[in-house]
Amino acid sequence: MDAVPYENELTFETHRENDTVDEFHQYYGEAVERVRGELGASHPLWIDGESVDADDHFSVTNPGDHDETIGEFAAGTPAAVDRAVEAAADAFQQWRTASVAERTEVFRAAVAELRTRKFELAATVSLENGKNRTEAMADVDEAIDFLQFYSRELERNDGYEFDTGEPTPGQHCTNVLRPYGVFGVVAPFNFPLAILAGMTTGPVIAGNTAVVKPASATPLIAHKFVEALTEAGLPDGVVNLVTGSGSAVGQPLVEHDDVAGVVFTGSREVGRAIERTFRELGKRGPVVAELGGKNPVIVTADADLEKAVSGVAMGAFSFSGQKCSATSRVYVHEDVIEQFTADLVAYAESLTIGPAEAAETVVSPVVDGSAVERYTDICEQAAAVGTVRTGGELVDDPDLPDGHYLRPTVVTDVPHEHALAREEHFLPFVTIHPVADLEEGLERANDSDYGLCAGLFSETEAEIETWLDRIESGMCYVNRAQSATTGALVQAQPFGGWKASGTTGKFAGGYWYLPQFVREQSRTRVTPARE
Ligand code: TAP
Repeated sequence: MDAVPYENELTFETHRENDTVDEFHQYYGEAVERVRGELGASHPLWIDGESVDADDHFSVTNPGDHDETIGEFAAGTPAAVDRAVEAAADAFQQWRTASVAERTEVFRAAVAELRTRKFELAATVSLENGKNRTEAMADVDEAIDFLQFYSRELERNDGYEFDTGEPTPGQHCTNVLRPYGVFGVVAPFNFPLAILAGMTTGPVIAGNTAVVKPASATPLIAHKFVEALTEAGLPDGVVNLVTGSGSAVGQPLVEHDDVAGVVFTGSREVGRAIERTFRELGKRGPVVAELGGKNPVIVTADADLEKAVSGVAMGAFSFSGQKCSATSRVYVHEDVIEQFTADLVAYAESLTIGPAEAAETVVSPVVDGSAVERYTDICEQAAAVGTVRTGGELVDDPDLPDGHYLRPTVVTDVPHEHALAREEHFLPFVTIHPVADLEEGLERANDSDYGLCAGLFSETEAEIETWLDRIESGMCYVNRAQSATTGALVQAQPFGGWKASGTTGKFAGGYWYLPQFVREQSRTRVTPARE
């Protein structure tokens, strides 16, 4: 395949390279104030190009400041889902015939819209889901990358229409990939723009229509994405937005007779239930699900410990560990484990904890009260079965607003078999385990149902080769000081998981993503046909 040039959006990196980080923060600060000025409004559903209100509403507050209301959102119901699916099914009849040029034109216009509103969107992500400045901007950049990349892929593959020739005289054959119909798009809170935008763009640019259900914690940024699509000229009904709970909106959406496929990112539990339900109902369309992770890192005896410590700290604690790719268990050679642990503790304690929208914050608040409860619970367990080296408690700082602030937590002496080292927590919590050699590290790293992301720190080429050959993981990172397991650029680092971390083995932002949303049709025409 010809090399395709990268066109990633790298807003913060570009400011850093140009020595204009101050400017980045100035724009960001201004955007935070602008967005703050608009918070608290009421947001209806968006169905068939129109606002549709609901009888009930739910409110969302800033995870870093409970006194700040993000907005009031319509609580969708099964009836609203019916209405949205009907609109999407009607719109499909036209949209499925839109040319490649018509579809890419809309998504490229949306890219322009997202670019213009970049700082506003990033500020919205910070305030609504508590992601710090650089990471919230990366969320926006990634969304733009998905729209750009899928547009280019659709063009590069000629809309997935191939001339397969004349196997026998007079029989002319073509092979086309055709859309299914309506997709249900069910999104998580943690990449509330990037993942939602990628999962919507995939099926829709391929010719399907969609009903989108964002996470209950992050409906405002979902509205802003759908607004951008509308501004870009997407026809009414092609993308509909129904906010509300998993049970009142997500479940009926998955079960709806006219929903042909589902694209989901979220927990393994919910993803599995969706897949099961879909199949039990006899549906045959795709369930494209990206699920959780319990991402291991191995640090060998000759690893560069400085890189390893920074990689593990950023992998485990950025966005407070609320990433499917977060580093959660580290297998360290016994000769270097004490040094590694001491340095990691010092690094964790040096990270600035604060409101997501503040320029200096590295570790931002977790999304909601249930995350705080889970943290308290696992830290109690860690103290009982292992040793909490740092963290293990809520932040008690009178200078911080009333929000969900947790301390980055490093734990040792937890048996590898214990649930703390096996289950995904989605919190700033990492366990460190001694191993005798790479072999033992690999066995333990692979001893998991999950297979999403993994990292290695080693300065020996043979160890790197062995690890790359044997690690059971979709995403593999070697000696990455910026983060041991998190962070992926669209196209360069397609993102997805093996084993229980995904259902299809095809990755978001990769060359094989779009074909998942279309089905093959083999066409044979015998010529000449009568006029
Ligand atoms: P979930 O709790 O699984 O929620 C994901 C979405 O599913 C939300 O919109 C949720 O709605 C909805 N939902 C809940 N119950 C449902 C049901 N019965 N039927 C249909 N939809 C339902 O995940 P989350 O807390 O938002 O995100 C964290 C999880 O996502 C972690 O496990 C993480 O590993 C995973 N994740 C994976 C990846 C990849 S690429 N592998 C990327 C990001 C996140 P409500 O919000 O209303 O409950």
